Amino acid sequence: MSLKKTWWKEAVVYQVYPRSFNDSNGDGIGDLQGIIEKLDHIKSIGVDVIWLCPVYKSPNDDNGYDISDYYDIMDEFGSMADFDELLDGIHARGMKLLMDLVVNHSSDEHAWFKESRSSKDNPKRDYYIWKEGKNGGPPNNWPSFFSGSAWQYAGETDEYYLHLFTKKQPDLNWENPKLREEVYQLMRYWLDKGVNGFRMDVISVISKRNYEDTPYTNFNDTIAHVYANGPRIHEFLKEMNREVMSRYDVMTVGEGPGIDLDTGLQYVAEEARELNMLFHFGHMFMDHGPGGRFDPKPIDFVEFKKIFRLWDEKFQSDGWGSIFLGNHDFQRIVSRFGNDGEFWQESAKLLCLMLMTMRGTPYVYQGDEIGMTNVAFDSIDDYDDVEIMNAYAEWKEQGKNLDLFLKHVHVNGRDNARTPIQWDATKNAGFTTGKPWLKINPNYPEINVANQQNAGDSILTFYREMISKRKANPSLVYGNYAVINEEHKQVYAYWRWDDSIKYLILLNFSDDQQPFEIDDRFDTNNLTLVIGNMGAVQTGNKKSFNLQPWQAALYQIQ
Ligand code: ISL
Ligand code: CA
Repeated sequence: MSLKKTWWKEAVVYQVYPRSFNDSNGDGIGDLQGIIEKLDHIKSIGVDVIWLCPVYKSPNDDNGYDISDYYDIMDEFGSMADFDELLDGIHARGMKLLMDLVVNHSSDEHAWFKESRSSKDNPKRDYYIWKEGKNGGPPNNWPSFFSGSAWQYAGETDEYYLHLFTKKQPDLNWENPKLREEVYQLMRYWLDKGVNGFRMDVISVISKRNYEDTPYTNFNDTIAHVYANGPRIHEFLKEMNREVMSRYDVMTVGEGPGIDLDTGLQYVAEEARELNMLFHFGHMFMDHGPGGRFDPKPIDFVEFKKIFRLWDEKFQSDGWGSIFLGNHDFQRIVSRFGNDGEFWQESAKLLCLMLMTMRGTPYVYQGDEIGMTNVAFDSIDDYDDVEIMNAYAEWKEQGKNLDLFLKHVHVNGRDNARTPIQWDATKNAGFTTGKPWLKINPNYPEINVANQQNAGDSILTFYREMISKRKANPSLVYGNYAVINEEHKQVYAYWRWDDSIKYLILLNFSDDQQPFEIDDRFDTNNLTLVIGNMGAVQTGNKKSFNLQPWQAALYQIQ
């Protein structure tokens, strides 16, 4: 089978985390009108699709990933009229809108759950997952993603409900066909409004296994082998596709913790008729130790390259990949994979060049286009994320070292990616006239959109150029991919090619100069630099290069 061409394969996606994007009314919280004000900025980057993190009605235990009404907009973000205006504004600029679909769980404040918990014979009882306790405790030993047990006792009926995330995010019961029909109905509601697809939150875990204890101590193993890829997952996704997606020209990307190389293609193979793309986490969990993100370990760079190669191989004739290095759940990409000090500008551009020259649909997270960095607040009180706060409470209870915990948060906490967008050097970085819900990164006087807007050598300008290069060269979208000297510990180099054109990409992921030899897959006597972050790489001869620290170059072979 050869790869079929579609609009969503050729698209570049930009992710908006509304709470932190732009505040239009001075309450310190980003909102829909704020996004509308900045649509021209997004358009100017050259992206085609906006993925909007959840904007539905929510008590915000997990910033919108706990939905209390799927048919309404969160008060802080505005009204349905604002939403319609946003959708029109996106379409008027020739872009598309991807909604976040969070249907593994709802909020405990959703009307369904209020009914469900009220009595065992309530018609909505089976919209959620209820079990009796065991030996005076929860039904099994399952841990939640956000610390503690995944079960919460509810006194009304003397049973426990399952919540893989916080206790305010009860898991929906996909075994119940009525619940599934409710989900399809709400999807149709948004698609009929004209939205262009969905990013599906933790879709890999909606089908639950038998409720036996997990034998694993490493949480990522529990995700992969106990929570994800449950027995009916493909049946559910095929049904959803048949009932909903197949009736619209839309794109879907499933968030897939626990999906691995053996299971990935089953979700996105064309004949499977389930999803278009996946976010897999191979490269995103690499620096998580057995205790998860607050138990960090160094990134193995050779392994990093290997993960990209193996996924690319998986999808070379069927399915399609998504290329991302960060989002609202991880640290800032320049701080994590680049160097946010001396080589900040160079390494941010290098990561952009990588994102735009891989096979698969690239995703850019808001703020990465100006090289926003991690933040290190001195006090735990300056943090907001429920994952951080729950883990902190657990460390405290267990008498563990809280200074060390804060250090881990500085490196790995989700709030690194959630500080407000730095628009300019004025008070509060131009994000709000009020008090921002999460502190602004103190580096905003230097790192901001206004500074980079018209600067020829800025990261923002580089994103614009790089995206336009990708869009003008379908070979960068669909062409073959082969890594060069994968064992090299600092340099990531690869070929991209098809019958019409051949490219060489050289990326030095280190603070030092690196001599590098390419292989002889192609004759490289005539190389033209298409774009780089510091001009052409000096070459000794046409096969050996000398890369400057964080140098990145895209060559075309003539
Ligand atoms: O960040 C993680 C673990 O520390 C991830 O496992 C993450 O929690 C997981 O990928 C699920 O993320 C999604 O669902 C969560 C929500 O908090 C995240 O923001 C969302 O992206 C629950 O809805
Ligand atoms: Ca606001």
